[in-house]
Amino acid sequence: MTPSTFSPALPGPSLRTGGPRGRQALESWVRDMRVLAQPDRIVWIDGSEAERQRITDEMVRAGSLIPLDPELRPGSHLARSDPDDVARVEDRTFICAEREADAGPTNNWRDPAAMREELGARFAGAMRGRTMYVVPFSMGPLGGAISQLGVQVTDSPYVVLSTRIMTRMGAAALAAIGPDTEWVPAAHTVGMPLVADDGAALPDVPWPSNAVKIIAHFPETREIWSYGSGYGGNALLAKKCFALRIASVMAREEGWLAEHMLLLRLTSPAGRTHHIAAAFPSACGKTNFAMLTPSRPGWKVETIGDDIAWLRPGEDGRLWAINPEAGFFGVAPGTGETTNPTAMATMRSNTIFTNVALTPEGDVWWEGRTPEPPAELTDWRGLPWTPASGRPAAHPNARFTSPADQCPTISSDWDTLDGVPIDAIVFGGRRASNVPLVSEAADWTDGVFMGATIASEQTAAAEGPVGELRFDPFAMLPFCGYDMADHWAHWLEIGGRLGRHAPRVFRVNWFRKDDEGRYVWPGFGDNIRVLDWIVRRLEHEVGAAVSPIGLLPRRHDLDLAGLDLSDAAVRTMLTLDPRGWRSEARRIEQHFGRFDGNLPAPLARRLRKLQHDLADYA
Ligand code: GTP
Ligand code: SPV
Ligand code: MN
Repeated sequence: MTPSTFSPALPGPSLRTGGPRGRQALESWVRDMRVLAQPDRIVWIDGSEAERQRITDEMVRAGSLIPLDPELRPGSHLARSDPDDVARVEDRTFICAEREADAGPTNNWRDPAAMREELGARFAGAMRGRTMYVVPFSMGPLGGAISQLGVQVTDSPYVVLSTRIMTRMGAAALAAIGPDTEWVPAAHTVGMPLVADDGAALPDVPWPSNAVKIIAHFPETREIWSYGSGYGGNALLAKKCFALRIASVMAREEGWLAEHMLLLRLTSPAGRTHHIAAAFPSACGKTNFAMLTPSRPGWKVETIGDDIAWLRPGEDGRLWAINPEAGFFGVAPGTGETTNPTAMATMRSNTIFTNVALTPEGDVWWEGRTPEPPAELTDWRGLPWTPASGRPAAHPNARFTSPADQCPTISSDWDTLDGVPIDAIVFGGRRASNVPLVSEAADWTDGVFMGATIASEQTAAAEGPVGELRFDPFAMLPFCGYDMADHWAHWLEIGGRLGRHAPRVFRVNWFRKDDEGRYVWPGFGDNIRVLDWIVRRLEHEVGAAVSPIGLLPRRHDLDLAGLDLSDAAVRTMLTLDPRGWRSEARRIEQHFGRFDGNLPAPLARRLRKLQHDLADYA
């Protein structure tokens, strides 16, 4: 049997798209999954507290969750993953569109029929001896205008408990599936059955997974199939697989956007309120930005989302955004009382920590949590650790999973049905050189150009070479479910529809380094100084210098009071280095060259203008 439960898309120019609809389709899919994966039992998840308690107790007994000290970390647990299952696996993530061209040059494409066959073989018997949980969930508040329903089947109780935090999971989501309601099917197995083909029992481990991993998406039929991993975006299928890869395809067809963006509401000392959406690549500071504690008086930041935004043009012509998630799956290392006290408060309780270190008192620790490490710890792999060990105590991609409503700065309307109207869009990345602290796009096309040309030094959020510079357009390189160049065209089209209501667009870089490799900009709470300039730009209260790469603040435009910054450092952050940018423009030309024939003409023109303007810029 192959996992082709739904009518396959028709080949040819008018592909049939859309997922399954209704309860009957759900029940027959669950039956098919049972026949295929052969679990011992099926549990329909209702989302109740009793259910959470029961699954938690089972996991603690199995050694898969370690309870933390009830005083220090109430209701919280530590999970240690398999050391080979610690981050997203981009080279094992596939877009199985009917036509290869629809996946575009930046995605791994697989023929859908061939992938169905492979998945059918892998999933066959994969859940033997385990429980298959059926997990209904809503992305976005139930009943919201662009909320979407999904159902994940999984043999991982860790995924169930995490999805309970990250989404609106359970009976209400199931009840929302009416006779004709579309829902996204997401099939997941860790790929480690407890019964061999010959019937012999196989041993279980605290973190089951498989050396072979496959994260597959079928955009036309809105299906997700994930095999072999229990970690993060590989396994919490509601998150990247659904809310970004599949949702981006839906959004393109239906005229909205699914983006890798945080959302925040900012109130200025004058009492004016603005909403900001910001795209940064993985582990580049979205959570910290969304929870920013302003270092300047009078400012207030309220958190709406830290990772994913769904945005749509509203009836008033403006761009409205929701956070489709209900929790944070945040990077632990680098998060501490000085850098992000709001995140620290959010994870005070009811949190699942994964791959952090354990203190002798039963609390958690990671690099950056306190200035000095404790004298002894148990590291993320369960081994004794001291500061002399010479290796990180926490995995660099260790994460906390906490409910959004535990965040002390959560906005009172973070879960309103319609979302919030966006005033400014910010693009960022990790750039040791070239990209200035902040610049503003001249217009929407220039803003799309900024988004399309984000480059960033790679982080531990994905398997791969950490520190290597790569283009990560719109911070969506690993998350766009269709051709990236079509994504840019879609952005240009949305801008056309928004017209004069379009948000203004900015680019920031907190990660500029000096010759000794130290960060030039203090970052974190001081990023409010950049938001201050952005808000004054929105309010037409401050000027800017025109440059080939956008509008730049002049030194006196920025509030730098009280910062210990040398003149050279300020100049580095605020001025354009023509030589650096001429080579940047060459890299952009190569980057655009990958999309041959499909690059939107306005972006090609924008690049030529950049090259022309830089040619005689001294
Ligand atoms: P994903 O969840 O992977 O999509 O990442 P994210 O963008 O939400 O990343 P997060 O905010 O968790 O930041 C990850 C790392 O960036 C942490 O180690 C932070 O310490 C660091 N970071 C965040 N903001 C700043 C900043 O302003 N300056 C510097 N130097 N580092 C920062
Ligand atoms: C990211 O890598 O951008 C994340 C973490 O937000 S994961 O959910 O694992 O993709
Ligand atoms: Mn992310």
